[in-house]
Amino acid sequence: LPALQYPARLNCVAELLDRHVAAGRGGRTAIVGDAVTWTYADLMQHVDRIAHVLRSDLNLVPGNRVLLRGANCPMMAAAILAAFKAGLVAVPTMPLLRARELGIILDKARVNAVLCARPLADELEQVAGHPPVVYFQDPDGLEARMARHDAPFAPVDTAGDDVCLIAFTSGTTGIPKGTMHFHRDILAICDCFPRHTLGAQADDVFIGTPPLAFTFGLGGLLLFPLRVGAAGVLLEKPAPEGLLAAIERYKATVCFTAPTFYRQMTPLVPRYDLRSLQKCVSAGEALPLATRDAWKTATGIAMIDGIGATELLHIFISASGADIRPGATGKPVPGYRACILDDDGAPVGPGVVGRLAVKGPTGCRYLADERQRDYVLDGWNLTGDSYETDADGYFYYRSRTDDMIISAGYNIAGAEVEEVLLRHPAVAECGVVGRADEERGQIVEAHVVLKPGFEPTPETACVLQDFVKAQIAPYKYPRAVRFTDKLPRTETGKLQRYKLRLS
Ligand code: 3UK
Repeated sequence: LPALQYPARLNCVAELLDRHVAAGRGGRTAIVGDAVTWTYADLMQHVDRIAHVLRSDLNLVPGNRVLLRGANCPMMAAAILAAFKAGLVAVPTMPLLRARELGIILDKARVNAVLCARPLADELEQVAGHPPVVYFQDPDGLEARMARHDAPFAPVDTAGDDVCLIAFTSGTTGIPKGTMHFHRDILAICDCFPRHTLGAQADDVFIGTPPLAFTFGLGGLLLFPLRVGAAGVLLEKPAPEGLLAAIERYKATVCFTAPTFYRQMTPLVPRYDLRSLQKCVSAGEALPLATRDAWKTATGIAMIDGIGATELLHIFISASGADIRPGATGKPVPGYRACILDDDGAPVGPGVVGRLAVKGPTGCRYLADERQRDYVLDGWNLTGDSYETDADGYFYYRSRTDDMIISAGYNIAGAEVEEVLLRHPAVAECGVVGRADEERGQIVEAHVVLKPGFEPTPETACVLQDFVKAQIAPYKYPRAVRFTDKLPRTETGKLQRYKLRLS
């Protein structure tokens, strides 16, 4: 395992940004946005000016919390780094959050000030008694204040284990949970997955869809490129066509997005020149074989599946370039250990489904949440996923532990049924859940979005049911099939199963 040793005093921005400028790499491209491209020197200048505004105009002191709101764009990236550099705690938020969720976050994280993109002002202003706000993308706002500060800003002398980030879980259910991360955690994720699994280098161009407020995006589109002196492309409105066009335009080499996005892009691939693309990372939910195969056929690229969690900051089990076992997520990322536990917390061997436990340089620290003691046991993080291993040490995702469907005494993982349905030519998207049933406890229910040209008829439902029965144990087939135009998903591309169960 790599030795991840960081100095006791550490400000992550000194390592991610200032170090490159000091070493003469200030002229290299750091961030590409829809409207502007910034070099490392440009980025540092913006970060320093925002840091001055936070410290001198807003009178914030180290340890204060600053909530950040914006679409993926260079200013949002600079604002996050400025908070880190000024010794503050960044609380990035998803662009689509509504006033109620923002209110909870402002309160739970005891936010002292807000930097918000002008187009996202509405929901924030509906929160009664919100802290002081400075708007960006606003001529009289942050940019005008920044223009009055042109001195460099020295990184605040923070400890490696001072909190610099409160990341809220994307919330497929319930109210958002905040997780706290240290300066050294920021460097640790950069020194694990991208270094050992991706082999990221200075000439890479990172691109993708996850919001910077989602740690998948924060790492993949900002921190990972900066760590190795590479460039990150930030797209404000990520749509399948827009992402493909941007890969072609910016000659992107590494793409980060969720399985549903890869499925939407696959039929459009022939229209674009994607020769620059080398690595495609999929995370957020299970990667079905059909999605992997179709992408491989369309682009020639074998996708890298990785499971990460907000609690652990980034990816901890993944496939890697030459080492991809179909059906498996992969092996622990160098730096992390993983094992499978039974309900009593005892390790189980290969072939037995149990609870995934993970240990590594990052780990869960909930902000004021009693669920901390359920998530971390003796330093092992219990992610809430059911997994099993094979004799060669590969890890296979089964389901979220609390999403396992129990029908007539059988345990059925919805993801396995989804995986089969997605192999049928009529199926564009699907979600499989358990529905309460008097006789069987639960029945398997499939919600299916059809591809163009297929009819949502009882005959189609039968065809799909027979298709599943022919491929996996027949008791797993969906006794109910419901057709829909769209599945409920989070901003990060995750299926919201609880909404399917309520529908
Ligand atoms: C599920 C996966 C199967 C799994 C995330 C990469 O998704 C991220 O964080 P969240 O806190 O959700 C965590 C949960 O999502 N999941 C994620 N990836 C996979 N399930 N296969 C996968 N490849 O249930 C996990 O517990 O939103 C992903 C990097 C950073 C992240 N925060």
